[in-house]
Amino acid sequence: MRYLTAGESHGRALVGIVEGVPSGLRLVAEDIDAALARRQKGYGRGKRMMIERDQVQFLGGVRHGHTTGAPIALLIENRDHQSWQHVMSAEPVDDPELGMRRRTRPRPGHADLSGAIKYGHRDVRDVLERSSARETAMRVAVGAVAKRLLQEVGIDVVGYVRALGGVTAEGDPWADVWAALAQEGAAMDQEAVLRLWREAAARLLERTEASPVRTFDPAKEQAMMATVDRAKAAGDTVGGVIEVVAVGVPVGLGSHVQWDRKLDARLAQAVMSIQAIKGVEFGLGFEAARVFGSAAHDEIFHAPGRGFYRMTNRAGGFEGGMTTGMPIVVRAAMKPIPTLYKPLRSVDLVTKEPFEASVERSDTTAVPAAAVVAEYVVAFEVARALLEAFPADRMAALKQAVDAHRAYARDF
Ligand code: EPS
Repeated sequence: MRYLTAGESHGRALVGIVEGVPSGLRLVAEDIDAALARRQKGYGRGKRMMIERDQVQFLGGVRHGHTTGAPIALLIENRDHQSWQHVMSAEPVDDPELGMRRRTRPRPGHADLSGAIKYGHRDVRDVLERSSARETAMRVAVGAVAKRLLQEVGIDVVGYVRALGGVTAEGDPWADVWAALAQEGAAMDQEAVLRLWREAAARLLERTEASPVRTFDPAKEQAMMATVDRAKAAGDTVGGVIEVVAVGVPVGLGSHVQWDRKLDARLAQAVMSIQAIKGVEFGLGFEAARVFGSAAHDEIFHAPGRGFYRMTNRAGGFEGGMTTGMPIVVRAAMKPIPTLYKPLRSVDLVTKEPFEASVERSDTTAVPAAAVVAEYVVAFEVARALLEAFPADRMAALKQAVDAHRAYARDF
């Protein structure tokens, strides 16, 4: 499976092509639109989200509610394009006024300056239109196709907010699963354990969905929102930490045998590629560097009917770049959005005069949205790895292969 996206933030539309999706996957626009709506939510978003109402159109690869095996072509229109037709016109525009509106002031923290130098643009709009996080709408749409596929084989992915603007959610949102496993785990079979994780993922999704900041700790919600309010009042922005968990992932996706087949590394690349992400970690992550080895690893147990299992998941679901069968746990740090009302110093591309960045429409934070984006980006990489391990042209064949693999691993 692979995909490409194209399209500018204020251009006519975003487009995407996903290839390698097996035939026979039930897929309707509502599946994707629901995902797109989740991305648009979140406390701290700016005015643009009141303009857009993201909806997907299938241009290929789907017929009568099912994938055909052909490339899936997706389109999301930018409503805001209405106000930008002239500026974003693909055809040459004969208008001296437009030249005056050229943007020559690179904003610190954006791709503006490096992109302008790299591509030789004197108008940073030629950079910022594409570097904009608007592009994540299409990545969510593509990931929503992958997520549908994963659901069919018993894999669920959920993304939520761990910390926002320095306020950290307390506790482990998966504590009830760990408690149940500690009590009855040894007596449970593989299927029951899988069900436990999936039910917990569904509950957590529902809980975080109801939270304006997409977090699981209601005690910290108000403090998180207050931080966003304070930042907004001060013309500033805030970052945060997001977490994505994939449950039901079978053992052995990815491979230790070659560097570019390690699935944790591929996931790290995918998550790092989301706009404004500056750090990625799995399981204990950076904390693992601070503890003794005895507290950094997951001991191995065995029970008939369940196979090999762990009582902890410090590894975040990976050993040797391969899935262990435990949930994948990936966290990412998002920097504060660099479009500030509070000016930062920069230098004009043409005049070389210093200036202080002018006020612009923007979000105060997009951390809750980034949690959704990361969820779908992770879903795509997991689905891709699944299809590498179990190549299939038809969904029925994929399901059969995954079921057989789960039975094999259980009885190994
Ligand atoms: C973004 C700037 C803002 C955000 C945008 C990402 O857009 P605008 O420049 O139109 O005000 O709203 O996010 C989206 C449009 C979106 O769909 O998430 C940026 O510079 O990255």
